[in-house]
Formats: sequence, structure tokens, C-alpha cells
Amino acid sequence: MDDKININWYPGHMTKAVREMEQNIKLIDIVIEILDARIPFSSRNPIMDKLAMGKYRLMIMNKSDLADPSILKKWEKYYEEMGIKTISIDSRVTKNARNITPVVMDICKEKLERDKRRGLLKRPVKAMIVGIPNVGKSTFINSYAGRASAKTGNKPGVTKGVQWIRLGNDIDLLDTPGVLWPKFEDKQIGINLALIGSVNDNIISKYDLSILLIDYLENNYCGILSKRYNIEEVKDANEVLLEIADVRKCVLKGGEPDIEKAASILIDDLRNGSLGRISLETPQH
Ligand SMILES: Nc1nc2c(ncn2[C@@H]2O[C@H](COP(=O)(O)OP(=O)(O)OP(=O)(O)O)[C@@H](O)[C@H]2O)c(=O)[nH]1
Ligand SMILES: [Mg+2]
Repeated sequence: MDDKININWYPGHMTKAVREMEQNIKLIDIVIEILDARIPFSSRNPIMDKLAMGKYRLMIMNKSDLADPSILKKWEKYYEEMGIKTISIDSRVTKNARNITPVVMDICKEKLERDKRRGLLKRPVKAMIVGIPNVGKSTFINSYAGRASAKTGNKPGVTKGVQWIRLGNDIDLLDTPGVLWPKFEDKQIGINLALIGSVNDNIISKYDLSILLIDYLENNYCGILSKRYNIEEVKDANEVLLEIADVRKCVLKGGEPDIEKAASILIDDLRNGSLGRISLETPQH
């Protein structure tokens, strides 16, 4: 089935965004990469390693309220063992977003001490917020700032250009547009990104995606679909989708089940947490 899905979405504005990020990188002390806590591997953009070379780094596993807590713990351990500092948060909450301040200060402490030794006035740490589309970069910034400074929305590609959010205290934040990389080396990465809404929904078949999701849920979260839709979890994913269409009264004009609509309902329920806390990938070791 996943042979049918070939996701490649690299619109022109992403090339422009990467160029803008490269132009600004010399001003930056720390690169804060926002990941989606449900796919902490697939949501890492490999181009960030090059961009952030020589800079302090922090990774935020955002939307942790939607991820499976036990699997998220494994990912925290996975990155910790790689020597990468992570914080898992629901960034819609201001308190959570601001909790990163002491962590950032600690990561940047050598620079802060160096500035102090040189007699430089206390300058705000300059942080670039990066990440793939729709992971919550602007939401994090707004929560942190305590005001709606950056536009947000539940679809990819909301932020169009880089924008400084000056907070007038310890940290200045640079919001950036979500960027992907030109080619997904592994198909599963593309599927995971599509499931969480980081690639444009118009370029994929929700039907194909939902069939893969149903198989995944039956193997990893058995019972979750019957609980949500009050249906029998039968073997064949297509039948499960038909049952969802039936329960949710998704019917086409001629009386046929509207299976595309059922697929949309299922994927939306995954994205907004109505199915429960679900992780789509687990560390390999
Ligand atoms: N449940 C949950 N939803 C979140 C969280 N953070 C952001 N969101 C939602 O995710 C959606 C995308 O948020 P944005 O802040 O616009 O994402 P972005 O990374 O700036 O997206 P682009 O600018 O398109 O790259 C919005 O609907 C937010 O409300 C979180 O921690 N938990
Ligand atoms: Mg944004």
C-alpha cells in the first residue's frame, strides 16, 4: 500500500525561507528546533544540522499533550544519549513555553560569561526557532511572548517569512517559516509528516493515508478505534473505514458510503487528539 504513496512537497517559498535563515544565522546564538512529539525522528529536518553548525542547540518536542507518554520518554532518552538536550511541552500554555528560559541560559552560559568578561552590557540571547511546517513554532513564540505576535493556523505554510519577536528581556526570538527538505529518503517519513499535517493535504490521498493509519493503530493501539467510533475492529482496514462512514453517516448523494469523508474524519481525530495520545514512531534502540 505505501508504494502508492509518494510524497514530495517542496514549494518555492521553502527555498526562499532557507536562504533567509542562512542570511540571519550569523546573528544567532542558539537554534531551537521544534519537533512534533508524536514523530520526533521524522519531524527532524536534516538541513538544520548544517544550518546550526557551530551554534548552541535545543530541541523542543512540542504537542507532547498528543503523544504517547511512555514512547515520548523513550525519545527523550534516545536524544539524551546522543548528547542532545530536549524539552517536551504543550506550547499553547505560556508557563510551559517560558520554562525553557533557564534551560536556554544554561546552554548559552559560556557565551553569557564571555560577554560579561568583555564588559558587554547584558545582551538578549538570540534564538532562531526552526522546524518543519505546522509543528507549532509560532504558537510557541506567542505563548512565550504572552501575546499574539506571530500568525498561527492548523495547516502547513502559515508563516511566510522570518520575523523577529523582541521581548525586551532575556531572549529575542526569530520566527521562521516551516521548511522541509527536497526528498524524503524513507517513505515512512513522508507518511508520518502527512499524518500530522505537515505537508499540504491536497497532494495526498486521505484514503490511502487512512488505510495505513488504521493498520498502524490496530497493530499498536488495538481497541482505540472501537472505543472512539463504537465499531467492530475487523481485520481489513477498508472495512473499518466503511464502518466509520456508516457510524458517522458519511453518505454520497446516490447513497454510497462517502469513504473519503470517513478518512478525513479519522485523520482529523488523530491530529486533534480525539483518538487519544498516540505516537507514530518509536526509537529503534
Ligand atoms: N495540541 C497542541 N496543539 C498545538 C501545540 N502547539 C501548536 N499547536 C497547534 O498546531 C497548529 C499549528 O501551529 P503553528 O504555531 O501555526 O505552527 P507553525 O510551526 O508556526 O506552522 P508554519 O508557520 O505553517 O510552519 C495550531 O492549530 C496550533 O494551535 C501543542 O503543544 N499542542
Ligand atoms: Mg508559523
